Amino acid sequence: MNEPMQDSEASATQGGWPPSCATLGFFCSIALVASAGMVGCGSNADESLGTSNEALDLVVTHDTQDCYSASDDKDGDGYARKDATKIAVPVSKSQELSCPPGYVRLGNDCNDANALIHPRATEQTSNALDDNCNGSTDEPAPLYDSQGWANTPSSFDIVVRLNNAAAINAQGSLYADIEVAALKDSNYPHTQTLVPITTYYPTGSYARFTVTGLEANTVYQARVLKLYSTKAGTGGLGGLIQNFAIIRSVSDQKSDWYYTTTTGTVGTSATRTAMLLLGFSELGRSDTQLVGYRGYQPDGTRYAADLGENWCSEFYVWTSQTWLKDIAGVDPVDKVVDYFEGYDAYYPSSEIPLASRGDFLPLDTNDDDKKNHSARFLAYDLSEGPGYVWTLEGNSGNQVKVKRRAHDAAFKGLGRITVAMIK
Ligand SMILES: [Ca+2]
Ligand SMILES: [Ca+2]
Ligand SMILES: [Ca+2]
Ligand SMILES: [Ca+2]
Repeated sequence: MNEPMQDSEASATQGGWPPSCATLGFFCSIALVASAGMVGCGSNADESLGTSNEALDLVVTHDTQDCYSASDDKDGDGYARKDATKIAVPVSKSQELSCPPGYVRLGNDCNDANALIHPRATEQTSNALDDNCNGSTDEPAPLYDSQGWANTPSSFDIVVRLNNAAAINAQGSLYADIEVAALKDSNYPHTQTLVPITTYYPTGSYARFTVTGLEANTVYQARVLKLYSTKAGTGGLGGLIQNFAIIRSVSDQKSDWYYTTTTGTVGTSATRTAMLLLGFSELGRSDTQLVGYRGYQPDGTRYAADLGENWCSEFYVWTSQTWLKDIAGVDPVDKVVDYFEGYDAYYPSSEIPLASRGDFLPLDTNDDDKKNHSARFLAYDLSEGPGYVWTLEGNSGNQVKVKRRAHDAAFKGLGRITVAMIK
């Protein structure tokens, strides 16, 4: 029958699995509102607002796509200028991931006279330019690895490429202020101040810091807020005194958020951790234009989808198949639902508040009562009502995205990973 209670990460602190409606309390009374803010696996997404906390998306139908006119992309990098207006364009099935000729898919190009500058460009070092249009100039850039960086039940490392000359010159004398938040409590980030550098990698100028004091089996976002050095002559803003060393600020440009997870020790925890770390490293590839829209591996081809094919369930399956039995090749969304039903591990969406990292979430994002999108559960966020679901999604606007969605009628169920599925 159902997964043993001791295997449920959520049940370790919140009671047995499956939970009853009574134990869910007010979660069960969440109003199921119309999903006007949601979009489909292959339809328009919210590239304009980064990887999380996005505002409402536009509703699209199967036969139109929100695109920008190519005349709003003067430098031809595939991203329209920042203030360009979207146009609903009729599209064929094979065009719906990328917009037809004469149009471009994404916007927010902060310099439409330079094709090397756009939202998914790589931040270049010490050129005094915001190459990736994230509002920070020469900021440190988080690096992903498919196995994370020394993730433990209470800590993980964050590795950043240094893009500021003073920070690079500081090398092993660096310290960082690091902001960290559990996704389940994302409105309450805290800062770990003056974290000493763990390792400096001269080749490529990477710095590694360790974030500590965390909770097991939990998904986090973290970013470098500020870098300091004890080394003389590294410039910067001048400073405060600590332990008799002079700590100088050498860079105050924020990095983008880095997503990762702490590990666990029981049941399916190792599998859940491995799947998430692989998925987050694909997020890093997507954010730097290696996969998806205009990627070197375009659309979902990396995940075994055809060109032009929606690739949300392919992404879930690809990031699962190393660890889960018989899931390879399962497509589309309904078949993934069948997969979980076959293990007696499929539940109504009212159970989502007690889901665990890595579980499967089918969605109906265009309000036609059919499941058209697949997402991976990361966390249930109660930092503001009525409750949000953090997800990792393939083919969100033809990219990999971390999203924070209102827990509403778009969610159609919950596929729960069980011990019986694990290879
Ligand atoms: Ca452009
Ligand atoms: Ca540009
Ligand atoms: Ca930047
Ligand atoms: Ca730069």
